[in-house]
Amino acid sequence: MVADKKYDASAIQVLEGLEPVRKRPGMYIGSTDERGLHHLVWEVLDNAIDEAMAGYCDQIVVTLHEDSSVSVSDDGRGIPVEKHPQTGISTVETVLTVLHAGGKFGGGGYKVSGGLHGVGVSVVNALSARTQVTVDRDGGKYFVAFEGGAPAEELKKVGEADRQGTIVKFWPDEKIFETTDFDFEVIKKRVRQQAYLTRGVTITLRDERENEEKGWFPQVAQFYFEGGIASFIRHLNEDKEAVADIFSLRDEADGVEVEVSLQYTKEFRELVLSFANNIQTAEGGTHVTGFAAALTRVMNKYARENGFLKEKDPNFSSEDVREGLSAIISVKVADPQFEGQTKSKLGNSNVRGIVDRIFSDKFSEFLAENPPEARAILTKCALATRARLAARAARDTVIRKGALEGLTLPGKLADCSSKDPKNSELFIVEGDSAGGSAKQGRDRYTQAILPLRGKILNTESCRLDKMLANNEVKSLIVALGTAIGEEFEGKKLRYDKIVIMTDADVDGAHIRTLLLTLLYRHFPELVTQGHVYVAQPPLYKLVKGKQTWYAMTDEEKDALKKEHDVKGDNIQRYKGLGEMNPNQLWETTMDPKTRTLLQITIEDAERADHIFKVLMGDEVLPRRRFIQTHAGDVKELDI
Ligand code: 1YM
Repeated sequence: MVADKKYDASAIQVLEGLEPVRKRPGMYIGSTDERGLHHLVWEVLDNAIDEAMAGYCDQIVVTLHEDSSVSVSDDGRGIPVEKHPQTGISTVETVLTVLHAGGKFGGGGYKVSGGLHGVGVSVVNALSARTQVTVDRDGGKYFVAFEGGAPAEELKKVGEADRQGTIVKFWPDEKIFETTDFDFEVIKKRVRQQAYLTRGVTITLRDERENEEKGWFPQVAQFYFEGGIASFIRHLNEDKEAVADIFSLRDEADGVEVEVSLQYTKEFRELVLSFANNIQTAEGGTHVTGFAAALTRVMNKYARENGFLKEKDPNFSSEDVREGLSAIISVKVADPQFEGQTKSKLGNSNVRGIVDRIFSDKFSEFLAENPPEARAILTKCALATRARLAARAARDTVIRKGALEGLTLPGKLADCSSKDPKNSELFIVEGDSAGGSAKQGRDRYTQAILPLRGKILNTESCRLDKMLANNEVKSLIVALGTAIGEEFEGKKLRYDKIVIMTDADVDGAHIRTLLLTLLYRHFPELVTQGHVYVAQPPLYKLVKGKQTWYAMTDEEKDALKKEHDVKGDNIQRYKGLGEMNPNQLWETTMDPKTRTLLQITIEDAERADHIFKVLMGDEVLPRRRFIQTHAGDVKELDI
């Protein structure tokens, strides 16, 4: 075989170019666990979505193949195949092999830069054992393949094509990822969300992998939403009782495209999701502040002019006008700036005024033209205001007693001696006996322990006044140091990590759900800023002679058992944290050097909240549905 010299040289260049990605994948995709693995799919899907947003493509298919590869295909223009002037190789090869070449060369479009998103499809290539790209363009079918990021099969024309489009297929590198098992449900959620945000596109998800439960037929999900984000609101409010119809707007100003959809429900909480260029902005940003300011102003103006607020009444607060509100704010900006701790906060300052202006115009118009809807919404706000004032009165009584002043930390809190929040951790431990072990086993300098008793937070109600009457909740709030509600101050947080440590059984899961729900509803900032964790205590202890091993899962236990030939008697299944002595608890679960902590994302907390609502809420139908669907999930019930 005679190698093409020039091609060889470019292959080496490419390898050097992508080497940093293979060396430090976390820098580019966050992590190499399941989340990082799925990031590869988002990256390729983003490119197809961009093509759809630009108006060139309306069909996208994501396929999970049997050989653990994934492919994404679209019917867009096809990635260009002609020689790229700057690199001397084809544009498609450039896109796949040059870091940050994903941002379109001089082309317009809404390509996102910065953050974890938009790192470019070259990162996917770098982290895949093999990547194949097929381009149908100008009547020809072209093919190129890479291995470990390096060119493996040169770009060539392999046939004719009567369609246009791109197919990217990749095999994630098993040497890089902890797992290469894609989760259908995770991808489905993402695909659904993208379909809501990209009007007119149909996205199909096919799972062709073997599936014993469901038979060997491919699982298929397909999404197309005529209504765009209005359909999204309908989906989010499925289990909620609406107060008024959905309001939606779509407009553009100064090159910024704005879409807002909202609906008031009888809930107490607000649910505001925001996106910039189809990327969720969990920390909000200028689009959200513009929206919130306009909403408060418009509601107050309407209320004054139409007698919902009398002269002596104070204005609605921004909290009042957001109670029970489900809203989606989606903007498309040419040059989005992502800021904040997790790079999920939109920073473009001109967006604030644009969203404010567009939303206040259209929403005022909506209220003026739909008096019955307006009446229902304003009545709901007035109710929220009364409840807020009642809650404040109740809280003032509580505060007068001194409980929330933060002066008296709860008696059962074993605080750490360090006063620097940056290296302090709070373990919330289920039950007094486990709490005892944790207090003895901990690092006293950095680790604080707060034991909470079983039926802690049966605060079905999320009203602040009721919650503050609960002693367990009060202890937690005082320990956190941030206060709650209007008085919440994130920077007063006394611990960098808040670790929930519960038993690995059904009760433990219940308490964890309650705690996550509490944090999600009343301290969402702590979740979005990554302060909340779940401890991962082992499920088994295996002993042979003087050696001890711990296993977190049944699979791990079986593997250790086989590897070290441990006989049945020497395997102990931990029923609860309380069964571990302080030393074991430290070694397996608390020691920063050896433990595994699961960081909770806002999606995890949102899921807990959903489960909580279904299990505790007063609507019977969703609860019955939930229990029927998940009855099989409970493998072992501790009675
Ligand atoms: C399955 C993934 O990548 N589709 C895709 C990508 C591109 C284009 C079309 C495209 C863009 C432009 C012009 C332009 C990309 N092109 C580039 C680059 N699907 C997928 N479909 N023609 C085609 O933006 O001007 C990067 S991505 F850089 F080559 F233009």
